[in-house]
Amino acid sequence: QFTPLENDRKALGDSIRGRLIHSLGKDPRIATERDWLHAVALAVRERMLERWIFTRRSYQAASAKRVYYLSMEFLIGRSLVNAMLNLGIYDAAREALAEFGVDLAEIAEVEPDAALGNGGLGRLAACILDSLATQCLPGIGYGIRYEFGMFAQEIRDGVQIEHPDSWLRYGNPWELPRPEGLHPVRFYGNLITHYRPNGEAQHFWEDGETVMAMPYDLPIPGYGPGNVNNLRLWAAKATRDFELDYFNEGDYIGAVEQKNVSENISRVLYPNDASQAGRELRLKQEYFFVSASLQDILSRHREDGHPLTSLHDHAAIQLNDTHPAIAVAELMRLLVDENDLPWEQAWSITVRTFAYTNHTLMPEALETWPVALMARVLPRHMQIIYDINHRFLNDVRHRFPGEHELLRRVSLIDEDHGRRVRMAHLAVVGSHHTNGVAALHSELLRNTLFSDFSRIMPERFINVTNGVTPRLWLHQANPGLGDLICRHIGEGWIRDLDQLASFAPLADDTDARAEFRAVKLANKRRLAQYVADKTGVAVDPAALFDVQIKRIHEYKRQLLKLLHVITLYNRIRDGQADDCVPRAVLFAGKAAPAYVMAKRIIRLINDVADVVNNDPLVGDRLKCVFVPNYGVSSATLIIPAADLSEQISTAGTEASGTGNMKLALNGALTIGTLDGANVEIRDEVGEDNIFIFGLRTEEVESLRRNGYDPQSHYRENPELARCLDMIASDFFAPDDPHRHRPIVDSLLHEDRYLLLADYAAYIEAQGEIDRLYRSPEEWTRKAMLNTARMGRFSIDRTVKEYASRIWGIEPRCAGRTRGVS
Ligand code: B1N
Repeated sequence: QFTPLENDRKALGDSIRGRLIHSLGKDPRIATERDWLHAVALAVRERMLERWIFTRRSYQAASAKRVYYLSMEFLIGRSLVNAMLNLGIYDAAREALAEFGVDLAEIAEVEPDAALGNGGLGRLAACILDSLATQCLPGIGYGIRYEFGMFAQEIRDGVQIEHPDSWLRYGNPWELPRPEGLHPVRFYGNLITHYRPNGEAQHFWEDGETVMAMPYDLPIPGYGPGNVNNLRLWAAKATRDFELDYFNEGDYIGAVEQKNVSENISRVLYPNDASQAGRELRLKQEYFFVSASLQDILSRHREDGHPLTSLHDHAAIQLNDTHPAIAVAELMRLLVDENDLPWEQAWSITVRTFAYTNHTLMPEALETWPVALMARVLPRHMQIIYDINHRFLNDVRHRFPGEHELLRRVSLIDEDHGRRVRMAHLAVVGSHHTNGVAALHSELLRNTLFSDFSRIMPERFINVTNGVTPRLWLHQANPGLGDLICRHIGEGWIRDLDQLASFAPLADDTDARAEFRAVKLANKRRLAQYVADKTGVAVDPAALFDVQIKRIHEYKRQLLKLLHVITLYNRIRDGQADDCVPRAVLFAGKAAPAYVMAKRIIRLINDVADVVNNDPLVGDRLKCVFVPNYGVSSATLIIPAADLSEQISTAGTEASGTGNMKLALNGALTIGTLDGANVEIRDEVGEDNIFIFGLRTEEVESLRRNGYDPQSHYRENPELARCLDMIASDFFAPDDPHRHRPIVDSLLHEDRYLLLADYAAYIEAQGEIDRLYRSPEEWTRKAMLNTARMGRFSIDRTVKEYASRIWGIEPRCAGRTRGVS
């Protein structure tokens, strides 16, 4: 037993000073903001680690089944304020620091974001970890400790410039390196087959290259009396006997040079959102963290004294998209080759252990690996995949005799595009459940991408709609609104977001509406200051803040929003905009560095912004800003200040979206298509409190089937034609008249995402928004109803559904430690 640390101001002050002097060796008289940040982080960490130990004891004592969440991405952001609020020591720590003359808010700004993810998929993983810990659920995240996370975006002369994100440069006070917990991971090499006397084949994978996976643990604190769970990230380390040959030849320097090469595996996050990289190093990253994680899971299982045959009773493994899907083959290899289990038994364990979440239908994001590449990098896995496929197809052949086309379609191997392994098929076949991330998306999965599989095994397909953590996205990001809600309905909503429903009646209370408006205005002032600092553009806090914040992708249709901006601009200049309200249109988001069209879109946004913002005829009636370097931290500033949330993807393309939930939770009204979770958001907030426009999924499909002609819209809508003509001319790029031609060409000749087809409906819906915004009381009432009706989109509801329907895990709360409320 040990005595937990105290959490009052005095004890925290002593810890902070102690860490500064005794752990960091810094003189308080000359300590920098970063020194203080690290000292406070260590003082907070000490308290988290106590709870962490109690948490592990309680899981151990209950022999609790655990979920292992395998994800290539965890977009955590900053940890300091989150940890303090979740441990209930924020105020005491702030006061303790004040006594040293240090401002907590200022040092918190010095912490770099842990940007180990691209967008929604990575942030979802982080929200899930927060929820598991808050709800005392036994769950462990497994991922990669990228040395460089998501690149930092600079906008220079309107162009995106990428800078490496060396977030570990000054060390990471939250992580605990565990050099004693290494696992070896093999690549390349040869297959050896031995035959037993009974004729049974035994396979050995030999030679090749071995890289060590070294674990780093990050404690994940739950809110309030929650648990502290673990996120284990793997870093690549050269083996100790790296390149023995070089050593033996006396080439010491050559050997040490080689060491760096194997450590490249965990060097950098691939900055692709919703598209696959297809590079050998990416495949190696996927296998690297999967193999290390499975070895870790199996050794914990053994240490707990359980036989391998009961793995699925003690472990649920969730595959966050197909990025870790090679785990299906790796677990088979570990069970069959390394532990001598018969194939059938190993397969039954495997399928009962894994579940798979699909996050996209976009064809360019579906992972397939060339058979030749897989066979070279992971020869044994390629063979196992063939064996799985063989048995699966035999099964299908028996159940659906004569359906040869069906076999070709469901095969794990795509024979039509130069023989490729279909990772989504491997994931579906190797898991007991496959889920989509919003009702519409799951329905589309069943009817399109996985229609054959859902005929073969319908019971495997379910929906689990995404959610967001109210701790970060309301309580922390929007303390003004959080406090307002607490004053009226208490603080139960922080752990139980359904309680927000009792905030709804306040929407009819004039005083409460005024309070809500005042909070929004303060948030808008805070954002306006930030925008001025980062871009030099002054936006009026009284304007309607219209935001589209997400990765730049053609399917998300930032260009449709921009066509609206140009339309407004033309109307203002024509004197036809007397009924239009002042707007500040804010874009933010990163483009994948190799995604040429996405970078063109950023350039055009900035060129349009330049013209609009500097036209004296326009003044404050319209501003257009591209806020650089969108990430978790800037999201926490932008979202609480938004009036209007743009969720305008082509129907059927956005799997769910989660920014849509965060914005509505913070009282932004949504303008959106019936896509992803927008459909469910409309069901919750009610049609009167959301602006839905545009083609529905079926209409998109039939339009495409019947031959879509984008130019018909150009011919029939003069306002649209004018916008496109301006972009195609030198209007927004006088120095470089052909700069934006490719954008217009792609819209007029293909328009894959039907922007032109939805333009008129979109402009019409924006007109309604203008009218409503001119009635502040009506607008505020709807905004408050949005906040009040977002209970369903808490990640806690999402995680409860996973826990009961897929994982079969239950809460195990750690005993209380001192001072934690
Ligand atoms: O996952 C989010 C959803 O809310 C979004 O709608 C969806 O677009 C997003 C390859 C992806 N799908 N696929 C990816 C990320 C990285 C990568 O390398 C694909 N991200 C999503 C959460 O469900």
